[in-house]
Amino acid sequence: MCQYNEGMNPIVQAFFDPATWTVSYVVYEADGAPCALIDSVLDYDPKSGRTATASADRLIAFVREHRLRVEWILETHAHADHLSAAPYLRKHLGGKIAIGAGIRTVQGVFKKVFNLEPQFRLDGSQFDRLLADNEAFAIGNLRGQAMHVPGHTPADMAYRIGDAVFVGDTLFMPDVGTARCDFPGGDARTLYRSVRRVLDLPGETRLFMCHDYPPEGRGPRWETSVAAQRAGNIHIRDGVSEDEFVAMRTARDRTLAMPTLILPAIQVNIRAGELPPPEANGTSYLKIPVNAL
Ligand SMILES: N[C@@H](CCC(=O)N[C@@H](CS)C(=O)NCC(=O)O)C(=O)O
Ligand SMILES: [Fe+2]
Repeated sequence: MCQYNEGMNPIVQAFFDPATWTVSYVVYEADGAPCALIDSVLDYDPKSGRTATASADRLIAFVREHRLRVEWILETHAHADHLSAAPYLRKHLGGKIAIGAGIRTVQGVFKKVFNLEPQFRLDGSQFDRLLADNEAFAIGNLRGQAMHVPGHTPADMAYRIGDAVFVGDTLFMPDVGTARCDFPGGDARTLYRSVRRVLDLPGETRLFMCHDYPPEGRGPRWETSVAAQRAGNIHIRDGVSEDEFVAMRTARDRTLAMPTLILPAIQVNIRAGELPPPEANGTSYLKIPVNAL
């Protein structure tokens, strides 16, 4: 990995979405400064097919209250469990929508699965910026570094900003473990290697989760540290070998149902959060491929 100068440490404000167990973040240096928004949620009701913006509006209110300037709207990956609110946030707050450069692979897979329109581009150009492994970015005075951490999907990124890492779907809280690896292009062995790379960072590094699926009896939490994960992550603490992890992850993945929103979410998220082009009557439609997943 290239040399990383942490620079200043960010203030991190988390927003937990109880409908999808997703945590969105606003990351900034101080009031009045530039900021990044990470993994926003567009509310979606699968029963009615309606979207809503209550979750995104909470981010907008926070940004305005703290007089922040949005530079980046970051996605850790093409989420399978919620729709991204990135275009709505960009419209209201500005900023560039960025995701990992591997999104092109994911677009290729799902263009086939959803038999998307021939004009659907597989070059990631729906996003404002594609970030490569180790690529540096700035949020005002804050230093960011993109880390490619595949395994859950081929294109997952973690974003290191100062002493904080937004781990996306790699690790979950120590008592929850790790992300599933059974989506198209997912791979447990690859996830193990990605996670070990995160766990090679300094022990005091703050780690911010993309989801929490709390066990019975505890409320949602999203912040832990490299040291805490190395000591106690139920799937991948120090001492768990790659083969042991792969056996556990593969067995567990066989027991998991698909996320409720995987079909709408992927279709929208590989378009950087835009709905499919409206049909002649002005309505946008989402597809359900039968017996494809
Ligand atoms: N019940 C949730 C499951 C979501 C899900 O599968 N989440 C993925 C991340 S996108 C995961 O890694 N889950 C791990 C697990 O459920 O053990 C839903 O329907 O949305
Ligand atoms: Fe995910």
